[in-house]
Amino acid sequence: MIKHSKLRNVLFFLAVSGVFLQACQSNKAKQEQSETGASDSTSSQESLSKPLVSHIYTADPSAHVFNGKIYIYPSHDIDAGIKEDDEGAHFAMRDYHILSMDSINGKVTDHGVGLDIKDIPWAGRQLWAPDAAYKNGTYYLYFPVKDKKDVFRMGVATSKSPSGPFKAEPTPIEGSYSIDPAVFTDTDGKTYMYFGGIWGGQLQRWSSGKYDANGSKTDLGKDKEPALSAKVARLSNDMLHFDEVAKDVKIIDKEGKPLLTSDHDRRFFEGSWMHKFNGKYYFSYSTGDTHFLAYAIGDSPYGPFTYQGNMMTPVKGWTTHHSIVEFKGKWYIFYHDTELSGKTHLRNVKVTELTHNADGTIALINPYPTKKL
Ligand code: FUB
Repeated sequence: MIKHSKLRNVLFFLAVSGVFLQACQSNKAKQEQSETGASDSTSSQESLSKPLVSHIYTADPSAHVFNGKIYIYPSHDIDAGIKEDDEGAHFAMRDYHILSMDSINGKVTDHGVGLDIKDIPWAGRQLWAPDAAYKNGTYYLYFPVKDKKDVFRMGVATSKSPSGPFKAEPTPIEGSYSIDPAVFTDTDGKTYMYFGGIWGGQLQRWSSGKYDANGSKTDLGKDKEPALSAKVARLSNDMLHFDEVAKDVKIIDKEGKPLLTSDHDRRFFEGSWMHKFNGKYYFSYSTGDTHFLAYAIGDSPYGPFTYQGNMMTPVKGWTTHHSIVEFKGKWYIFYHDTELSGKTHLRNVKVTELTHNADGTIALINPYPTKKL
């Protein structure tokens, strides 16, 4: 009898503390969501795709097909305990992990650290969205990182394997600045780097041709003037340098007028990508503070590109960043959201199919199909 009542007391205590713990945990999760501004409204909505990996946080997936396999070059998000701000200080990444897959729904292999910030002699902080390319037996990893003066520059590292490890060149690419390199090799073998990002990506601080450390934290603040453009530069034969001064990637509307700074729903913010389909050049990008993935079409890798519309509606989390690749006759878009963490700086990469319509436009993707657009 005594034993039984003791047992009952123990069970009662365990049940009460279990309920208490659960309540604490759910309050903590809610508090974290509201602290980070992560949207609650989509949390109950079903996602179109599942995170490709969950043992680490990954973002900004640049996908390429090398040797018949898909290789993904993402950012590796970490929680560095840095307070969130508009310049993205909380994105304090320190290395890259390269992922690969034999098929779209197949197993994903994490090849471990492909490049560490400590092995980049000129790097200061924040290893952001990379991209990769292949030429003549060598793989090239292009990466933006702030130098020791806190200015974003682009670096390049090489390897004999698409999965690394990569060895960084001793200095940044001359003439490079800002963030988000996207490297595209055209059918004639010429390779181009598209890059740039406003706000924390610092593009607005280069408008005079030189870096202005006291420049704006957002854009040029001239709403009625053309928006800042992404940049494009052809790469040298050895893939290690710019072969020309970077030029503007002009985005125009259907009347031929440039998109304006005030046009936050359509203007370029960051996250350039280039793919070629049916002889046309598709420049796609993030609209940043309005959270769309948009695209524009041109007849040359230099543009101008005519704005067409959005190809993906906003994902969970503040940032949206993608790549587009053809694999076994189908087109795919790699992207990220914050499904796993609910925190804007701890993201997870995903993939879904992308469709080119018969007229060359791209079918709009809703990453949460149960959410009405
Ligand atoms: O991952 C850091 C930054 O967030 C990237 O460079 C941007 O494109 C955005 O995704």
